[in-house]
Amino acid sequence: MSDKGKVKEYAGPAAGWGALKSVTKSWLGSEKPVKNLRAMLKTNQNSGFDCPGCAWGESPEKGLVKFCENGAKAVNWESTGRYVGPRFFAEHSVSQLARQSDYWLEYQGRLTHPMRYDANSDHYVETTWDEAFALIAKHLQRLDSPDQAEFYTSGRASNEAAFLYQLFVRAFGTNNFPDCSNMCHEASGIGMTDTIGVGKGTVVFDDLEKADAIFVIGQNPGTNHPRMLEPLREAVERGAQVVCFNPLKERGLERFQHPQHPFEMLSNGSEPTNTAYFRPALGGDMAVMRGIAKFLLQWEREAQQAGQPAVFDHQFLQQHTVGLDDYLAQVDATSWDQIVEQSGLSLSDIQLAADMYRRAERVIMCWAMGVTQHRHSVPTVQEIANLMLLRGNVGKPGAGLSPVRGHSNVQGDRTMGIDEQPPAWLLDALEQRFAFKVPRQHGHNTVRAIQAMEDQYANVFIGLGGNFVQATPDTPRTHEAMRKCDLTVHISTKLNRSHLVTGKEALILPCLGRTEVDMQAEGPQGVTVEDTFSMVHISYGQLPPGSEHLRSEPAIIAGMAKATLGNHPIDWDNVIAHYDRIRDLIADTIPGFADFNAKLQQPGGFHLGNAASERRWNTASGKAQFKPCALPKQLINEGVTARGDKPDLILQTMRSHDQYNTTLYGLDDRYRGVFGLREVIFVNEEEIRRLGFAPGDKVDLVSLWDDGRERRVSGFMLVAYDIPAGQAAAYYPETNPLVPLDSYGERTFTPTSKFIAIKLEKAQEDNTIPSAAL
Ligand SMILES: Nc1nc2c(c(=O)[nH]1)N[C@H]1C(S)=C(S)[C@@H](COP(=O)(O)OP(=O)(O)OC[C@H]3O[C@@H](n4cnc5c(=O)[nH]c(N)nc54)[C@H](O)[C@@H]3O)O[C@H]1N2
Ligand SMILES: Nc1nc2c(c(=O)[nH]1)N[C@H]1C(S)=C(S)[C@@H](COP(=O)(O)OP(=O)(O)OC[C@H]3O[C@@H](n4cnc5c(=O)[nH]c(N)nc54)[C@H](O)[C@@H]3O)O[C@H]1N2
Ligand SMILES: [Mo]
Repeated sequence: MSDKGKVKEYAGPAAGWGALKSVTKSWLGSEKPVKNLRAMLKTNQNSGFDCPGCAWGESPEKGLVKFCENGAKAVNWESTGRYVGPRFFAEHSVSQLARQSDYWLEYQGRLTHPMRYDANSDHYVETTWDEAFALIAKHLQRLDSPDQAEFYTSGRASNEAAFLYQLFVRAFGTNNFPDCSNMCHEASGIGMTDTIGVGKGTVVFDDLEKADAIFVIGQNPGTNHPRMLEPLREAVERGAQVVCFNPLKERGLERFQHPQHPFEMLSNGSEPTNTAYFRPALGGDMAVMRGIAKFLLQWEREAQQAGQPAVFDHQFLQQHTVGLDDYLAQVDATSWDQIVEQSGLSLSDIQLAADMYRRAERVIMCWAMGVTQHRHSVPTVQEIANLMLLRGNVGKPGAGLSPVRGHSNVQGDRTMGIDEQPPAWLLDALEQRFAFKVPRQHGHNTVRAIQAMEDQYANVFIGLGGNFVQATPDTPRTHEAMRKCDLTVHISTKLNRSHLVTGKEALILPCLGRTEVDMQAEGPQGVTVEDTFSMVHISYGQLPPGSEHLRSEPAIIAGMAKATLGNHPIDWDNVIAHYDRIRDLIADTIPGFADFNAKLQQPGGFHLGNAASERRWNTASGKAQFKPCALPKQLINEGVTARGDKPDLILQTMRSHDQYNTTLYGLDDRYRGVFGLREVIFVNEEEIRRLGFAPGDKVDLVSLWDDGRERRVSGFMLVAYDIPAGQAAAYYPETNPLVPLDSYGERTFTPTSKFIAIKLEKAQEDNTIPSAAL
């Protein structure tokens, strides 16, 4: 603990020895080291379980040991030797627990028993599964409309759980499916569906090995997708270009190494020359991509005049796209001044990036939250797609669009129908297969669900995994909305703050984790997931369950459904006895899953297929569609400017190295050199001084938004960091109180977590209670 509260520069490479050391620490800390080693060796193996870490996929043929630091931490965190049961809840009232930090709460261990909140004593008390299901049914049945219940999903839920959940909820009568995707890759789905006709990435793992250039935009793989470092490193070694766009100098992007190559870990990272690292303004990526397109257009015209080989892929453009002329007119109409101003890059930087793009025959563009959590994220994703279409970089080997997903099954959950705006074909298929009238009107997304609870329209909240009250924006306001509910229910593995922000009644339903054996009437069951490359595979838990009272997610959903609907529209117990029967229902209704159970026999699983990657375009025109959008007039939201005061900084909220979303494994952020604390804000040193402070000072962060509410977090330490002027970065979820609920992406409703206008004030108080404990 000697490092507590320290800030120092990280000197090592990414994912090298430092990662191993950190893995070992969390391994021993789990109190079940040997058992967990056995579990880890089974991670992502054919007969083992899918890593609960992230959605990154693997080449089925490659390598034996397929876990990374991230996965090791996730496995250990789930299979801890500490437990939270009736005794624990008898000792701690809910108000007492609410004063603990998020880190402390999850650290207490695995939930072991179904628990019911007793408002009189302010304690959770033991309950039975049957009583719990009956309480849920009672509350659901007495609603005036099924739309008064919200059914949240976090992206770890398996395909089987997700399919049963949407079936239950739609049979109950609503499409209210707020989910973590709403806060995550919503813009990728919407933007790509418009342009290329599918909302998923078009590349598979092998494409990364064939690409001449990989662009990594607004993503921090060293921390969030460590297994991606390996193909990036291989790409650099074979002379391909790796081109990064990130305002922060992320260690994991500057140097990458892999624990399975010990020799390379001895040298302190390679010094490749075929990489570039550009540092745009927050929200500047659309302007960057437009700038690259503008250079390409200029070079294309020059080539035509000089009779030189074309820059655009004319054959592809002609055969496969519509809207090129309108798009090029839009490119012409965008001024260089606006591009430079909004991108935050110099003209020569944009030219260099454009040249790297042009030189590569096969380009993959990857992106994550730095692109999707802005107001104009849909046009940004579309500009990436436009740029890729110009040179035919969609639907050929070694090229394509790759939104890198977060949660391990967030993509599969959508495929299974966790969607508040379900496509008509899905509803038709459900109606044909099952005997009920499917609700047709769109349901609530995450922001709308919070508003509905705030307005006391929605009275019941059920969460399949996740930590809703911490992951969502405007924390105090969201907590208040949640407390207005009559019933809140959380299906969870570990204690978190969402359990403590209760409705008048509340339930905690403890479930099996993915690492654990799932024994049902007809034997042990496996569940399936879909990774970011649309590979579907089956996963069997290996460890004995943390408690005999745990139930699987599908069994819990079936229990709620049976209590609420009876044996309608299916015999719920029957499908739980063997999950093959759930998969047969999926095969009947979801495209790409015909012969689902048979296909799972293939080692490594099967690919769902992606029309765009075969140059079939499921758009209205039947072709890939250029989307000409003007750059936003200004990046700052009117909700900010209406206040009249100018922001000191634009803040992005991001993940540290020791966290998985709202789950904190520890308080260190190794690559960024911060140890033992999370209430920090990274700002350029000159900027710190310009604002009248010094590094190490404690400040309050005040969010600017014109609705009369104060949004403040207190006692954050200023850390001098290599970050462009005018910008700041701090960790989520501690900074979620600063994100206004009404500040979200156009069409996506994704909170603008990467663009928050703030002012700094001298700290009013030193925050001894972590802000997360609001
Ligand atoms: N260890 C770990 N792994 C995870 C997670 C975790 O919390 N911990 N979470 C999982 C989930 S759900 C997700 S969605 C993914 C998230 O994966 P990431 O998207 O990598 O996550 P963030 O930490 O939000 O990082 C955003 C990155 O984008 C940069 N950035 C911010 N704003 C901008 C911008 O406007 N432009 C550009 N070009 N860059 C910008 C930031 O500097 C940062 O490097 O990771 C998944 N994997
Ligand atoms: N400011 C800001 N806010 C953000 C983001 C940001 O970058 N900035 N990122 C957004 C993004 S990308 C996402 S995806 C969301 C994440 O939002 P969520 O998915 O809601 O949050 P998590 O922190 O991943 O959920 C952690 C909880 O899930 C439960 N859990 C873990 N494993 C299992 C399991 O196997 N089954 C069940 N039933 N429960 C389990 C545990 O109880 C744990 O406490 O947050 C969003 N919020
Ligand atoms: Mo995410």
